[in-house]
Amino acid sequence: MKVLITGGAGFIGSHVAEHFIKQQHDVYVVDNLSSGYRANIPFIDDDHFFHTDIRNYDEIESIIQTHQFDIIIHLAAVVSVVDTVENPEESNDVNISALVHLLELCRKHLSHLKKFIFASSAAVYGNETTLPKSINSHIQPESPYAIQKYSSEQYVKLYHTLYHLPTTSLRFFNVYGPKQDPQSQYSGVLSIMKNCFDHDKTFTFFGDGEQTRDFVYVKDIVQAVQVVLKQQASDGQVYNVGTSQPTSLLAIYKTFVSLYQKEIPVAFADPRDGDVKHSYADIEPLKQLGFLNRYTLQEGLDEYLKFEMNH
Ligand code: UD2
Repeated sequence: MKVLITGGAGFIGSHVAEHFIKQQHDVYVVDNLSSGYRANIPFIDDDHFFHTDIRNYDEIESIIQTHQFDIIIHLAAVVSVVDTVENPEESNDVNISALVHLLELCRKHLSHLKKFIFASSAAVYGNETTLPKSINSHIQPESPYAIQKYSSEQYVKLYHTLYHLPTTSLRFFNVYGPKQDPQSQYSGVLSIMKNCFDHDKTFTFFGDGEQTRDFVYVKDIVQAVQVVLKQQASDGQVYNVGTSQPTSLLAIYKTFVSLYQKEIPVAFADPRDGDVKHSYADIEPLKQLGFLNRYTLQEGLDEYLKFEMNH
């Protein structure tokens, strides 16, 4: 099948692309390389790689018309919450307008489309304290990013209701794994902690370290994509993707200590403004489709560390 992955050179996109390549699909990637890297996808040749922005509407239309994709996985976005706070208007164009444009192109040109998957985020739940976060939990967007993800998933759903496009949205919780970029203080905390262990740098806990997150290994995200692809019952639906296990940062730190067989210096600073204290996902609806987490945190971290050592 012909698969298009927007944002396919990014952290999550590159794993999704690799999965489809291994399954012998014909995989195309659109990426402007603003946060992804061409080197993340050496298995995609230049004929299958479009170095362009999803806001280049004419070019995107021509790609869609020419290639007649069976599956589209839409991961391209302004992925940093901080960037959306600094640039609400521009990020709105990327995260909402370009998505609506892509959906329109599917409606106009891809009558045989088998699935359109959109990457949403646990950010839509904001600081509301009810746990676990379920699809029916209160939505409380607290950044342009969260508003954009929520609006987009509603568009994605509406295109199923109004135009019968086979669309599904996935709300990712805290994803970690190989190729996650640790460069900014707003990168995923596990990539930052790993970087500190690799270079014997001080890791700073924002707050007391007792905060919990639902850390999900990137290959389980790939599996969730595969599960919803196979299940028509997922059309028009939104699913959480996590592990349904909350883990504290202090517990993660201890796991790193045992995996690396060493300690590193740590510090404690004030909690980040607006930081959520606890978060984990209700993933029952996804399990009912056949999803089962393949990686415990220990297994995911173990594979993550080994991968990075070998590359
Ligand atoms: C995640 C997403 C964010 C948004 C949000 C929605 C990532 C990187 N961020 O933010 O985009 O979707 O979920 O709820 O996926 N921390 C430290 N030290 C550090 C870095 C972080 O203590 O050096 C703490 C941080 O204050 C937070 C926890 O670690 O309490 C997790 O931080 P994060 O940025 O990895 O993820 P989160 O859940 O805040």
